[in-house]
Amino acid sequence: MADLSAFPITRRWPPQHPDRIQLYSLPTPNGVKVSIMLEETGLPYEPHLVDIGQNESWTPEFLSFNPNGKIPAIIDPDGPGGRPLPLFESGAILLYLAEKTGRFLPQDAARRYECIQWVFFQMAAIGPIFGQLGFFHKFAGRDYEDKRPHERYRAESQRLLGVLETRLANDGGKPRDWIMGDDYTIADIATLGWVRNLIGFYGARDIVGFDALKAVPAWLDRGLARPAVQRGLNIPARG
Ligand SMILES: N[C@@H](CCC(=O)N[C@@H](CS)C(=O)NCC(=O)O)C(=O)O
Repeated sequence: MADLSAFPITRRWPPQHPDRIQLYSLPTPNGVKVSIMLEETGLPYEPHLVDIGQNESWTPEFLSFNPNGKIPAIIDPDGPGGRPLPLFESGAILLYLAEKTGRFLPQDAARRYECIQWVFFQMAAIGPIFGQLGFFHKFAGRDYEDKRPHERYRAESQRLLGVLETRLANDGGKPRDWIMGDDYTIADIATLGWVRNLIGFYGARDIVGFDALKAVPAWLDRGLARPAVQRGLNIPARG
């Protein structure tokens, strides 16, 4: 039986099954990347709800784990060398789980880096920019008198969707099913929840011209139809 008591986070969120991967998360666009990946791989795991609305990610127990105060995070009790591995940052977690299982990341070295490039594109561009548009369109920023930040993030979100559209629309004359063509990978897992959130929860569908796109909506429907994605989008279940 794994002993995770050295991690203060386990005092606030005690493991019932310490031999399973411990997931600290909430079903937000960053959180669901990891729950979808765990559902896709079938790895045994135990989800713990971190209520960021109640600032639980800023508690000493959580900060001792991730000084950046953000979900998602995991502990793999069976990490490298058989020792527990704590990890935060969703992109790092996706890469780790892909390498651990040998799934959802191409084996071929060149395609592997191509896939990682699209994961970084999500991490560095899609997530932060869509997130800012969410702030200025739906949350507190909506009431700001100066509309220039809203317009800046709206235009950049639309441009980024265009980058994704071009990628998906054309693979030597035919469309791609997934960001890496025939292979469904962590690049799709990283990106699906963000596009869904942008046009759904953030209510930005019209202002980013989503319905003028073809390949992105088809890709999103394809992804959302996956049973593991449907399950992962609701894990951990909100209380
Ligand atoms: N780059 C981080 C971003 C994580 C992130 O922004 N998480 C948000 C939820 S989607 C969060 O925990 N926010 C809590 C807060 O800022 O209080 C990752 O991908 O893991």
